[in-house]
Amino acid sequence: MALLPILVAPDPRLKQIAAPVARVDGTIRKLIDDMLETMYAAPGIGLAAPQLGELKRVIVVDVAKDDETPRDPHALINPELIWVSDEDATYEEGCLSVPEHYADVTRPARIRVRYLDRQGEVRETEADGLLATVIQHEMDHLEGILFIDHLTSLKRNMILRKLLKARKAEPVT
Ligand code: K1U
Ligand code: ZN
Repeated sequence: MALLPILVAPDPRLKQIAAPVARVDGTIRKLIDDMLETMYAAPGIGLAAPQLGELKRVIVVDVAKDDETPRDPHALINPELIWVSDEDATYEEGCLSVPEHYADVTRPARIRVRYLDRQGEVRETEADGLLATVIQHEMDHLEGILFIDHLTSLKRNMILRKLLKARKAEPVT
């Protein structure tokens, strides 16, 4: 397994649409393992392959509450929303590609998602609460959408300007 660097906005690779996975093979399973290692190390509760510069439709999620709760990793390949509730839920979202910024985002409260698992089997699952939010947030990454794209352009541009300023202040390596 490998710990991989996470792209930070405004990186143009985060705005691209990811390609479907044609075959679930060892390369995809290695990508999933690397994504999980990178997500746990960050730490985060979700990660999408484009955040690592891999324009493939793969996401990982683990919303286990704390260090005491056993890990519960989920890997979803080619995920599709096949049902969303009329009822919405609002959560304060963060993103490892938008470090140190958080904002309320409203999305459907419950979802049903179809995907391929790491064996390439078709699966369907229903999610609500934080898990539904994180799956939708990660699926947005596959379309080149960041949570800040759900905010007003004023708030989004303010955050992007701060991220650029922080990047310029970083020492050259
Ligand atoms: O960058 C990402 O896509 C991961 C992101 C997922 C997410 C968090 C909250 C709402 C929607 C989506 C994160 O994991 S940000 C870090 C974070 O929220 C967290 C980290 C450690 C413990 C608990 C939360
Ligand atoms: Zn994110």
